[in-house]
Amino acid sequence: MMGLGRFLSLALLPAVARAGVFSLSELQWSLTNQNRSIEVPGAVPSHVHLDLRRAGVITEPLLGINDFTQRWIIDDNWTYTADLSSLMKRIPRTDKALLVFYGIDTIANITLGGRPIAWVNNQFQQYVFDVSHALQSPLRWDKNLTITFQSAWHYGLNVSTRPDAESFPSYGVDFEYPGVRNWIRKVQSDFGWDWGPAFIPSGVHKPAYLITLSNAPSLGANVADPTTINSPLLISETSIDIFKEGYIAATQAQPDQAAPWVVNVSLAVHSVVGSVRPTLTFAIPELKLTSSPIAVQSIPSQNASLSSPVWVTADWTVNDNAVERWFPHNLGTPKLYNLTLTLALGGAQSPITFQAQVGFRTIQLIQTRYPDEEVAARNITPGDQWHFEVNGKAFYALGTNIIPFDPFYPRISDDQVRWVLESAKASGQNMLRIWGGGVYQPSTTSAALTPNYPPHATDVYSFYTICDELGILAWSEFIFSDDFYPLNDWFVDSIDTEVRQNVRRINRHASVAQWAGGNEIEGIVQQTNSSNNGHYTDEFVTLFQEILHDLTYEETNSVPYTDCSTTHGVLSVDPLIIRFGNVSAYGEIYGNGERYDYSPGDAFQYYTFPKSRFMNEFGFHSMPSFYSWEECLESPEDFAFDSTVVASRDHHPPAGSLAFPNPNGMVGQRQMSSAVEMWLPTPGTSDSNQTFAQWSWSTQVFQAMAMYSQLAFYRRGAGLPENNLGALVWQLNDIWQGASWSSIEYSGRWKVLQYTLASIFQPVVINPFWVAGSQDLEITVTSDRWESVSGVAQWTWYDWTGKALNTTKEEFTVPTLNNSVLFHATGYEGFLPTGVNSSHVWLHLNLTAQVEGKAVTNEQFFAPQSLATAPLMDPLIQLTHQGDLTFTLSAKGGVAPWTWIDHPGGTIGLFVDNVSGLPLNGFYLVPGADRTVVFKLNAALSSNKTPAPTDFVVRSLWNNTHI
Ligand code: BMA
Repeated sequence: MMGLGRFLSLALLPAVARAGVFSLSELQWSLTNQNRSIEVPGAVPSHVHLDLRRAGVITEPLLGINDFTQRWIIDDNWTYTADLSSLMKRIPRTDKALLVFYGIDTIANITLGGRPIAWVNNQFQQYVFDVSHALQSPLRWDKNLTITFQSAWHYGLNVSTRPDAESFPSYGVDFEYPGVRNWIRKVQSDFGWDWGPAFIPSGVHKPAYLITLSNAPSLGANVADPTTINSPLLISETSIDIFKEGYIAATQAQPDQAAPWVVNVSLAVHSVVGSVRPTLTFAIPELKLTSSPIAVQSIPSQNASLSSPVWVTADWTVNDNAVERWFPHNLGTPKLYNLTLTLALGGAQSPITFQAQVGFRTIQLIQTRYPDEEVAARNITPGDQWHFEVNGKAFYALGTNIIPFDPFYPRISDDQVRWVLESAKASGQNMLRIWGGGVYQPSTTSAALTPNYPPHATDVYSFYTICDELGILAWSEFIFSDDFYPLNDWFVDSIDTEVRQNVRRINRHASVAQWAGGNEIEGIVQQTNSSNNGHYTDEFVTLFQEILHDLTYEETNSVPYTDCSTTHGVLSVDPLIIRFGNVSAYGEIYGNGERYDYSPGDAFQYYTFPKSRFMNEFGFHSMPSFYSWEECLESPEDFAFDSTVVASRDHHPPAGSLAFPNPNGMVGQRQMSSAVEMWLPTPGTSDSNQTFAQWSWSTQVFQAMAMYSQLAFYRRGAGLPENNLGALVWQLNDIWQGASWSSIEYSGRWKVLQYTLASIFQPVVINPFWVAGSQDLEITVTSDRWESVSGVAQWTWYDWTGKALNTTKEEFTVPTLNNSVLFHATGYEGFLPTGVNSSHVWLHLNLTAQVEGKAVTNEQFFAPQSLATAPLMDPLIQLTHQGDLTFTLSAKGGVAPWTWIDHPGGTIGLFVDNVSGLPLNGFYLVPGADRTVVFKLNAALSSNKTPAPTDFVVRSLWNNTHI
């Protein structure tokens, strides 16, 4: 207990007694602007906006038009200062001190004791600085740690207009703050995006520490309790890469699934003691597996060069059958193990033990050409494959795209992110794409699960550990989005470190599906191929085909790399040669696809849907609910579909400048409203708030209908010549309360689409395919199971009074990842009950099937004509409850299409069907067929934890036009 005792005897502040790990959060920070007219308490981790908000200088940035009125914060420079004098006195002169930042956002100058420590410019790097000298010999009377942030916007204006700065062609997408984001390694959507505000925040946005290293032996150290640790070393990074023996990820060739696993560990060590013969020992206690001590590189005593680590690496081989594999939740069990690592330095030093959670799986992205035999045998359209295989098996990727959870990273909470990820799982999603214009998602907040040493938390919320645990694959991207990026030396150096650190950090997460170079740039650069003799294409090739590819595979052997989210694929995987426009033969299919079409008339026209191997993004925007508007609108007149405040929070299409209100806001609003007018009764009642609520909700209903139609089409594609094996909807979450493509609102409230996903992402689904022009109706069952599935389907035509006109029942068997067509007819007379008008009827479809010994169900609703023309009658919905949050909905009048129950403001949760247990809301309620749903409240996210059942309300399309 020598080390700890020494600290305890000196310590007045309890924090200082924490031996080697001192969190900078515990310092008293002050924050000032450049001319010091503002001085308020600051915090770490934090952002300037958040500190100004806490001090009452500004109101909540997401209120009203604050994204416009608070722009002055972006134009100023901001300094965080903390007095270190008490710490300085207490750290023994024999100790070394490292200043460790897990993230600084972004352009900052750091001084300690008046001495310059560093100027930093990359939000996505972690930094380790040896500050021993500055701490022990401060200049003059300066005992402060000072971090001065330069306005990232002004920095960007300066660097992008230097005479030697490269100029780039314009391709038409500029958000609020134009022309600079590609020059700064910072969240790209901080400068504005088409679903969010532009705040360009600054601050130390992740945990930061002063870590002291001592060569006094640490006796009796207990990893679970950092206060007992007096460490001679810091492990600032740990990469745990697990792959099959003999596998080379860059080839993406099939790994030998029976081969042993290699667990490859690399540690970044900063040590004040040397070790000639250090060893690393691996163990998985749950399996009683332990390696012998494995010799690693010798560690020099780093008294002079502590800022840069020494790397030590070791491989441990584990038999294939010794471990259970990790699978996405819908294909198996996401099995995880605790891996314990013990680094022994020898001599008087006690061994250092720490742990990480790992999973065993192979993940591949298959991009080679379909073999001729497969093309012939399965009637596949020739061209290249583009799909994922987990543990050697192709599967259907069902999912959505993730954007940043908040404009202000430090305030994102575990509860908020866990809810979004659990909601993704509850709706059947097995893959999320982390969009490359936002952040590198963090691993975990848990000090115990962060394999750095001494144990300390390195982030403000958990992401990959939750994906690992829930069994959701995470398609990851480097942060490059919709832009050209300069290839000067400092930029390339900066991204070299950034990419290596982030690849190493997430290697250990079984959920990682791939690394993509960035978002949508391949297509943009192709449009400019003719300008400047292909110069921009050449630069793209250098960055995305060479630099990022090579960096990725130097740091991982378990995760595939592709150049871009949306891609035409490759001419060769190894070496990587991007295909671009090199089409072998007309009509062949390559790469993956996306679709955005804002003409409401195209929403259900299959010929406008791409026949793609994989759809990585497609979407339509909708409004947040009335409840979300209540969180951010400030006066009653704002509560209208086309009020200035509501429209100014629609950033699609983007403003393109700092103009306010967004001159294009009404264009985006109009896209939503014209779709509603075409397909649903146009909202209009005598109560303006109800009309606004119905507008908001109706845009969500249309969004759900439009996404359902595409998802059914893409899933059916698994059994058609395109062999489509993936559909990721744009987008899952929201960054604020505004019009966007999300299926979950900023607060965590589910939009209509989120319930629709829960239905269309079921393993076995029944879908109607309707071509209005030729009056062609097909009813198909689609399955994503690895074994064939049998069941019974039933479909019933109803009129709007709720009278069943006729019912058909069919048994079916669907082969693996395929479809069965149960019904096909052309012309109304072929399928409509005799004598009825097509706008007077609708179809209810359902199935039950046996999957792995369990009964699964699916249910869909379809009307052949626009619901705007349906002769609806008052459904007289009765909502009853049993005193708890179990609700029975009963139509006492006519059919209620899109019946929707709302939970009160201040509550977050989801409704599940009390029979199937599946999420259920937004369904056709039929007289005589009551439905019962249970509200599952998320207490952590709800300010009202005991909502009254009487505060739950119900609506349907009838309420678009009736109070
Ligand atoms: C694609 C995405 C995002 C964008 C979305 C909606 O371009 O990659 O950049 O927000 O469409 O426009």
